[in-house]
Amino acid sequence: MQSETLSMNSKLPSKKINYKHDVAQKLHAIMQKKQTNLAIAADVRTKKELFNLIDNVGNEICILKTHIDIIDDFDQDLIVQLKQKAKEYNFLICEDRKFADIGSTVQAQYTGGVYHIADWADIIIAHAIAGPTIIKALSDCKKDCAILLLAELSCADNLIDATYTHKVLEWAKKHDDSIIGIIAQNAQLDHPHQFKCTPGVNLQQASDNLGQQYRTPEHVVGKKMTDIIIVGRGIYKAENQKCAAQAYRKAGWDALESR
Ligand code: S5P
Repeated sequence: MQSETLSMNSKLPSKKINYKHDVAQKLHAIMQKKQTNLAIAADVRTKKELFNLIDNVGNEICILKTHIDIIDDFDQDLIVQLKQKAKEYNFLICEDRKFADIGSTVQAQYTGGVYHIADWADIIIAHAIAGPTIIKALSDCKKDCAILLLAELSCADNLIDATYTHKVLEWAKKHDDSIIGIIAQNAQLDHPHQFKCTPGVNLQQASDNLGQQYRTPEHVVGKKMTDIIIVGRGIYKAENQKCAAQAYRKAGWDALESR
C-alpha cells in the first residue's frame, strides 16, 4: 500500500489512495475528475467580481482560495452563493486567513467575528510561527478542519529560514489527521498523502513591484514537485480570465503528468 503511494505522482493515475483526511480525499477526487491542479487566488474586491471570476474559471480549478476580508461588500449572501458555486463547479474553498496567533485568539478568529470561517471553508491556511498548539486550537474548533501549513513564503527577503521550514515539515507530517498539505516553494513534502501547494506562479511575469516572486507552472510542478499551483493576478487580471485559467490549468496538469 505504502509503496504504491510513495511517489507524489501517485496522486495522478488511477491508483486508489486512502487519504487520512476526507478533504484530502475529496481534493484528490476533484483533481482526477476535472484533470486540474490549479487553485485560483480570487483576490478580487467585490462580490460581483468574485462571482464573475468563478463563472469564468470554475470549470478549470480544484480550489478557490479567498481572502474574505478584502471583499468590500461582504455579506452572508456571499457565503450562501459561494457554497452553491462550489457545488455547481465542484471545487473546494480555501480561506487564506493565515492564522498566526495564540490558540485562544485563532479559535475566535476561525469561528467568530463577521466571517465565521469555520462554517464554510473546506480548507484554511495557518502559519506555524506560534508553535504546534495552533494546530490543536484550530482542530478543536472543528473536527474535520483541514489545514495547509505555511512552510515557505514566495516574497523576497522574508524571515523564514531552513530551520523553520524543517520544523513545519515535521509538524505537518506528525499532524496529518488535520494537516492536508503545505504551502511552500522549494521544500519537499515528506508525506505521500499530503499536498504541496505553491503560490508565486505566473506565466508572464517574474515579479511584481512589492516583492512577490514568480516562477512558471512547469518549474514548480516539474522541478519542485508541487502538486497544486496557486495563481492570482495571472488569471483574474487577464483580459480573458477563462482563457488564462485554461492555459494555467493545462500547463500545471501537463507538468504533473509528465513528471
Ligand atoms: O508565500 C505565499 C503564500 C501565499 S498563500 N505567497 C503568496 O503569494 N500567497 C498568496 O497567493 C497571496 O496571499 C495571494 O493570495 C496569492 C498570490 O497571488 P498572485 O496574484 O501573486 O498570483
